[in-house]
Amino acid sequence: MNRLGIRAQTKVKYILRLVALGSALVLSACISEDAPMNYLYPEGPQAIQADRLWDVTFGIAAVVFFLVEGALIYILFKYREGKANAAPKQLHGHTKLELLWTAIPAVILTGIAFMTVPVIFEQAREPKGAVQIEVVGHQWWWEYKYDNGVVTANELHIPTGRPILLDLRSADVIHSFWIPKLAGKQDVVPGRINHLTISATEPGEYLGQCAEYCGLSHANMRAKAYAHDPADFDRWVQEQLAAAPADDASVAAGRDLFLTGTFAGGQQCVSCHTVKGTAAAGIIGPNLTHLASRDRFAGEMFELNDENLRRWLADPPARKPGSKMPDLNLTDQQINDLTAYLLSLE
Ligand code: HEC
Ligand SMILES: [Cu+2]
Repeated sequence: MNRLGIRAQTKVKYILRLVALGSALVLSACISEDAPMNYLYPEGPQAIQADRLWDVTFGIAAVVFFLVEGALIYILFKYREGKANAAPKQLHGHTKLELLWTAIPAVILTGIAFMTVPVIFEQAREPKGAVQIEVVGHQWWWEYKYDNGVVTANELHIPTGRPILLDLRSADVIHSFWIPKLAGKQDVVPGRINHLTISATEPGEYLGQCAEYCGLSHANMRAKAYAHDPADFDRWVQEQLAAAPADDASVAAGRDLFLTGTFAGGQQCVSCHTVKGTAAAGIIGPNLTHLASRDRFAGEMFELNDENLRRWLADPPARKPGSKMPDLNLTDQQINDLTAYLLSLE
């Protein structure tokens, strides 16, 4: 070190400290156990299986990293310029060494392939006794269609202890469905159906996020999976299968507006939204039949409550950049009536 001036030494120390601090900050994000999307703490069998592979590969990679970098640093110092010793003995064309450093990576990679490939095939196989759900990615929200007729948005409800087979479709561009604690990502590609099996062992809420850039509100295209005990799941299905609550006189004004109102640009709620049991059968936006049974809306961006619904209806693209629900220039009175109606859709 005495070759470096005092100034340069302090500079190096300063930079090293910055690097250490930076890495500590960045790495601490990886190990936080309660980060809801931390795939390093998996909670479903598929995610756990993938995580085990990751642990082993990471372990091997870490050993290789320290050996190679260690050797590199050792050689850099040992043969640094200006030391008395002459140029080191040259190894170019050393057959034994060449064979050795070809064989070692080949063995390591073959070992990793033997562990990984069967898991890829296993996870791609159609599981027995699965609940099948069609997932449709839209800019910028998720739609779920169950084979029993339930249709909902953004919040995926599943029973625990059973494999869930997702058939992934896109209504527009490429998205990627990802609930980190339950399984790896799967691309959602227009014109084809991809499959992904997920499952949860414990009841709970598992956050997700679209993982393929899909336009302006990509970051606002979140998802959440709710895993329920089988009995609770059946109860949820029964509630969702029911038609929208029958006429409640107190929300009649909003209901009429929703079903028959024509707003800015000749737009109607019913041309984009479905409410089962009514004439509303649009398929461009989320199915609103049981909207009020959801915790959040608009790609899980906002908590579902009176205030947020009002703000949403007042100008959707202002609340969620690029939103495909246009500003309909609703009056305050219309917003009041519509909000009351929407909140009655339990
Ligand atoms: C041109 C089609 C279109 C029209 C017309 C339309 N919407 Fe929407 N609506 C959408 C789309 C698309 C979304 C999803 C927006 C997002 O999450 O980015 C949406 C979302 C919503 C949501 C949030 C649902 C959820 O679960 O995320 C509500 C509530 C809603 N609309 C109510 C209405 C009402 C009430 C009207 C009539 C005043 C209306 N919409 C008119 C397309 C439309
Ligand atoms: Cu996206």
